Amino acid sequence: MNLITVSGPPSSGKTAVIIKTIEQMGKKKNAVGVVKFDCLSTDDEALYKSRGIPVGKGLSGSLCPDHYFVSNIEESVQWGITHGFETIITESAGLCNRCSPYIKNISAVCVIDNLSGINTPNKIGPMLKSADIVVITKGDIVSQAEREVFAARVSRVNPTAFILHVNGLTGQGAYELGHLLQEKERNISTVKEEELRYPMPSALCSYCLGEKKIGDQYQLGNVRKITLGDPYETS
Ligand SMILES: Nc1nc2c(ncn2[C@@H]2O[C@H](COP(=O)(O)OP(=O)(O)OP(=O)(O)O)[C@@H](O)[C@H]2O)c(=O)[nH]1
Ligand SMILES: [Zn+2]
Ligand SMILES: [Zn+2]
Repeated sequence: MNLITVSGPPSSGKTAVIIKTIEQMGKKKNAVGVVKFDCLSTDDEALYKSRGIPVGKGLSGSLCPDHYFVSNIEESVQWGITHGFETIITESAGLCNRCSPYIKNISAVCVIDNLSGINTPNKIGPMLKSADIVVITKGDIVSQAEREVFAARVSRVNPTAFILHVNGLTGQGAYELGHLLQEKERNISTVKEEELRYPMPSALCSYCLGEKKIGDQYQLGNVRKITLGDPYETS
């Protein structure tokens, strides 16, 4: 079975792009399954189901969704194999901009949208920087000049990525994405022993474990103190 990881900020168009791309891949019905990772709730399950795409979901609750992802990706792969899928696509919303669920040697797609602002590419960490393919959506809403500036900013932070413009509404560009993904298909039976492309942020502190009180005596584990500096200093 092939595995593809898709990640991107909330509402960037991941689901729209995945649906259009699966439709363009020309595979048999039920050949491609999706696993959606989110925090508290998602409507994506219904969206995939309405298009006849088999889907599973995992909600991380109080955990960082990417930490949850990495603890459950092997289970997702085995679920896909059990159901006889040729490909599993995982969708996860990168909420903290610091994590990324990408795995070495597994296709990694980052979806970001033109509306998120031209400085956004600089603010997104490994989720954008270590993707193999960056899909830029919502080009229909901005001008040609804005599309070009945005794409240039993306290629500055990730010079090796293949950048593709996909319209999540019309599906324009999805055929090319499907083709690109199919070129890189790999047959895997497990991701055990595989490695993430980038380490997750350390998350073990008293607040991760449920502490609610403020004050030094309640702050245990991984604590880093802020340095605010001189507010009137000009840089
Ligand atoms: N105009 C326009 N709208 C788009 C495009 N792609 C997606 N959308 C719309 O953007 C909204 C969010 O799209 P989704 O595909 O749900 O985004 P997502 O990244 O999967 O969102 P979450 O899973 O909630 O993080 C939807 O209303 C889509 O119809 C696009 O290329 N152009
Ligand atoms: Zn989605
Ligand atoms: Zn995180």
